Amino acid sequence: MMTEAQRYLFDLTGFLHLEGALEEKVLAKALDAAERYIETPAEDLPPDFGSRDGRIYDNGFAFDKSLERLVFQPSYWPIIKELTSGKPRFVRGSMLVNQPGGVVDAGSLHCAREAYGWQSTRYECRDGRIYCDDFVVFTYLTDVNPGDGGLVVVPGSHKCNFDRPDSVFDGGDLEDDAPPGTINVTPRAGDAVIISELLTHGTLRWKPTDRKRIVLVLRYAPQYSGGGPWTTDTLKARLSPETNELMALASFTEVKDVAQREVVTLTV
Ligand SMILES: O=C(O)CCC(=O)C(=O)O
Repeated sequence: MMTEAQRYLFDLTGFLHLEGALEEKVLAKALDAAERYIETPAEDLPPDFGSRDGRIYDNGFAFDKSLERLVFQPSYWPIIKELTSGKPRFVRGSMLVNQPGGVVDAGSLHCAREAYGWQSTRYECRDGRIYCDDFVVFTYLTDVNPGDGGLVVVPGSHKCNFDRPDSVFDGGDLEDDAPPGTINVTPRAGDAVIISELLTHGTLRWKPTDRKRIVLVLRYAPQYSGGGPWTTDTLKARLSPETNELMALASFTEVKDVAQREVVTLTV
């Protein structure tokens, strides 16, 4: 379950910044694996891995066990379970990389409601708990300092009832600065940011010329939702049984073994 403070803040703003979500050793191993993925020539990568634009690295979570374990990171595992009413599914995951001087990737504001319609995604509170059927955990492996760029959010927009007019937030086009009324979230390496996909968000241009931004993008939904299948036989064969179980679609009534555990450790 979420703490009182987490529940209050996530409900109020639509996102949660978890400082120090990863222990130092866990972070160091994950960063090392992420750098290995980035540095491996495309022709030497196993099936299911690669990057079409040098920015999104497919299946980043599955490249190494030190990354795969972050799907179940204890600091946010209880939050994943609460948001899905104890019926979690890990839908898919990638790794987002901004190279210094790399692809200019300022990204416009967007959210599930604007892209797919208000019917597409649910956010509700019942019995003192939050339910959210489409959310992302961004696990940061490198620092973002104020002024660097990166993630922008419109706090509270997960509950928005009106279309966003072009006259606000510079029409949604993000370049170098967060428009007034939006927030540029600047996590440190080892922090995690959880957002509802109903939260209007986007990306500022990555400005540092000497540092990358590396973020694991982990997408979750209730076990009867999220579409797919997103896995192939070769990907499934790489993953631990716990991850395959969490990625599986399941009925409304089934209770996954993995969902009953307070701490999940990958067995292989
Ligand atoms: O660049 C970021 O931090 C946000 C990425 C994003 O907008 C998304 O994954 O939908």
